[in-house]
Amino acid sequence: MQIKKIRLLPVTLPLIGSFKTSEDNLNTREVTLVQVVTTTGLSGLGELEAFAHPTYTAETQATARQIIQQEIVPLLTDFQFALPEELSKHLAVIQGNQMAKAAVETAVWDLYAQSQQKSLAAVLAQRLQVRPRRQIAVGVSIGQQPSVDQLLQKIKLYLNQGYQRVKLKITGVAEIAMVEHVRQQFPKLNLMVDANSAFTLADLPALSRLDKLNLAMIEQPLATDDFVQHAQLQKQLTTSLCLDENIFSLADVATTVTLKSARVINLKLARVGGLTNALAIAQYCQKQRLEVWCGGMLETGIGRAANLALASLPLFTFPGDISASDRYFSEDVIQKPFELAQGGRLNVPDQAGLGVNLTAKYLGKMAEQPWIWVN
Ligand code: OSB
Ligand code: MG
Repeated sequence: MQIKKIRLLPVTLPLIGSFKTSEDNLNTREVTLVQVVTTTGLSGLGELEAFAHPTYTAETQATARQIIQQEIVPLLTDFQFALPEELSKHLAVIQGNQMAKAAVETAVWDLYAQSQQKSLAAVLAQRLQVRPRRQIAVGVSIGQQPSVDQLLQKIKLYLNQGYQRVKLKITGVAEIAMVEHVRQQFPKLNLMVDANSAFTLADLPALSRLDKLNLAMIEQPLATDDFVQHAQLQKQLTTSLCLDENIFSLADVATTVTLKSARVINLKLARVGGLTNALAIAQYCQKQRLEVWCGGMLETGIGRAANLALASLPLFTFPGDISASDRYFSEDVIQKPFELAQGGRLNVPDQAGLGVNLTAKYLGKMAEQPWIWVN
C-alpha cells in the first residue's frame, strides 16, 4: 500500500449538554475528520481527537493538524507498507503527538479492513486470535453538575435508558459529599469517579471518604505526569486507582505496573497513538493482570466506531465511556447514529472497515476540502 492523498475536515458539533471537568468546560466538540486515499483507490476515515485547547493533553486541534501536514505527510512520501502496524512503526520517529498519528493510522486501519472485506472489529480480533463481540455493555460519563438534584436527575435518566455504569466527574474536595449522596441513593450502582488530576496527596482525608463508597475505581486523582505519588496513594486506598492522562505509551503502562501506581488503565486509542499501540497495551495489561477498559473523548461517529471495534475484543470487560450518539450530539456526522440497544449495550459495526458512513452533509463538506498530495 502507498498513500496518495489526504484531506482534513475540521468540524464543530454542539454538545447537547455542557461537559464540565476539572480541566475544561466544553459546550462544543471540535474535531477534524481525516480522509486517507491510497494509490489503488482505497479510502479510509479517521478522527483527530485532540481538544481545541491543551487542557487534557498537550496537543490541540491546531497543533495536531499542523503535525499531520508538516511532519506526517512528508514521512509518507515513498513509504510502502502491507499492514497498518508498519505505518504505526514508521510514524514512531515523531516524538509525542499521539493524537495526530492516531487520526491518520485509524484511517489506514479502516481502509485496510475494507481491503480485507472485514469489519475493523474482526481484523483486530484476528490479531489477538480471539472472536470479537457483536454487542458490548457501555457506561456513561457525566460532567460536573450545578447541583446534586440535577446530578441525580441525570443519573436517573441514563439508568432508565439502560446504561450499565456511571462515571462522575469531580473537580475537587467540595464534590465528595455529592458522590456520597449519589451512593446513598444508588447503593448497588456500578459507580466510579474521574478527578482529572483535581487532587494532591494532601487531600488524603477526602480521598479516604471516597474509599468508603465501594466505587469501581477512582480515575486520575493526581497530577497528569505523576506515577510515584499515585503509587503512594494506591497503597493507602482499598479502591483501585485508574490512570488516564498519564498513559501515552506501552512504556507508561509498564511504569504503572512496576511502581504499582494503579490497578486499572483507561485506554484511549487516540492518546496512545492509534490502534496498533492500543492493541499492544491491551495485550500487555492482560498479561500483567492490569484491568483495562476503553475510554472516550466525546467522539463523533467516526471515532466512536473505532472505539467500539477496540472495545469489542473480549478482554475489555468493564463497560467503557462509549455512549450512544444522542448522549453527546443532536446531529452526528454519520448516517446511522449509534443507538443504545436493550440492556445498555451498543452494537459493534459489522460492515467492512469502520462500518459507518458520513452523512450527505459531511460528505459534501469533506469534498470541498483541498487534497494534500502525498505521492
Ligand atoms: O477524562 O475520561 C476523561 C472526555 C473528555 C476528556 C476527558 C475525559 C472524557 C470522558 C469521556 O470522561 C466522556 C465520553 O467520551 O463519554
Ligand atoms: Mg479520565
